[in-house]
Amino acid sequence: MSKFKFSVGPWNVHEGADAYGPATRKPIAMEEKFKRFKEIGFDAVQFHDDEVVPNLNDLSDAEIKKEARKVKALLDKYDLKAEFVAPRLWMDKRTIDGGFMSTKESDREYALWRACRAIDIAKELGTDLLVLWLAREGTLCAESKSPVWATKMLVEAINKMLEYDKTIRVCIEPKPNEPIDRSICGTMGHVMAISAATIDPKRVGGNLESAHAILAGLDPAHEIGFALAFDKLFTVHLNDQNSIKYDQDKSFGVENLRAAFNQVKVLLENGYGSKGEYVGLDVKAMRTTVDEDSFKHLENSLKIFKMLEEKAEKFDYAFRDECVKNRDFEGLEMYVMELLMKG
Ligand code: XUL
Ligand code: MN
Repeated sequence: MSKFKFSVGPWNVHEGADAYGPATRKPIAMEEKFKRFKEIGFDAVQFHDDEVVPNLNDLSDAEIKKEARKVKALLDKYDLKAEFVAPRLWMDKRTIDGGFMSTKESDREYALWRACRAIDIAKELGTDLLVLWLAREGTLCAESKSPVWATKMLVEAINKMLEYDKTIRVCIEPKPNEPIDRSICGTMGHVMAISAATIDPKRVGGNLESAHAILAGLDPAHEIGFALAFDKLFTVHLNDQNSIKYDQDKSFGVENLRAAFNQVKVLLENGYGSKGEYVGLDVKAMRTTVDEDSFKHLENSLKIFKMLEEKAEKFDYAFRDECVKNRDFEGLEMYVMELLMKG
């Protein structure tokens, strides 16, 4: 029996289109996704704002809230919670060169308007968590924007969100690049610094995604540990990634089982989840996957996480201490390998 609760986003069941080719699978309705999520073993759903209210740019504040309540009712029907809402800022004409740090004031105003609507939606869905994946907040041309100015713009925008709603928690999902070349907030260290600079640091934390840490050349378990040390790991996006290339969102653990084990281990050791945090799986099916297998990567990721949790529960800390005392790291490493490889 797992100690954790799990979450997933509707975008994690997608049609397989990528930058070089069209969809390879049929779309699946939101209700069917909810039904399957619950059956597979998920407890909560993560959302982009426009997955809850598709045409929110064209609606009044009251209409947006009304639409959001319909999705809340659908979640209730399947006994699912909403974990967070994230404003999808990167699709709009006004955010071509970033939202919160666009050089155009009217674009920055739009970005803030949109973030506030995402907060409204979150409240209607019964969650206090807003995730900011800062997709285009950085530069494609390094000289086009001052990184000092851009960083201050991000702090300013987050402060406005914290002021707009006194209970909302803002959770930055750092990523070093893609779709931009150079991100302004690329790692958990950046997130902690941004948090400390805001008017209410307790309400600003991070969402560590395994693939994003690997893209930054860092170990996801250490990034998780760093945020936990400051009590600022608001959620996680676990997945896997084959080295520093395009963002892959592979099933959890399929590339580097030992690194995946250490992510589970650090979460377990530190009681992650005891304050209601979810283990989010931000995984995508391969483009080659057939319609019937549209949810298989989710089932697999969940299964791998739970198998690694069982291994982490068995970890022999006394043996670890003995190895450390004797500086027998070869012995400790072999113990970990055997723990992972033996039945
Ligand atoms: C992007 C990414 C997104 C966010 C949600 O790399 O991970 O799926 O998690 O917008
Ligand atoms: Mn993610």
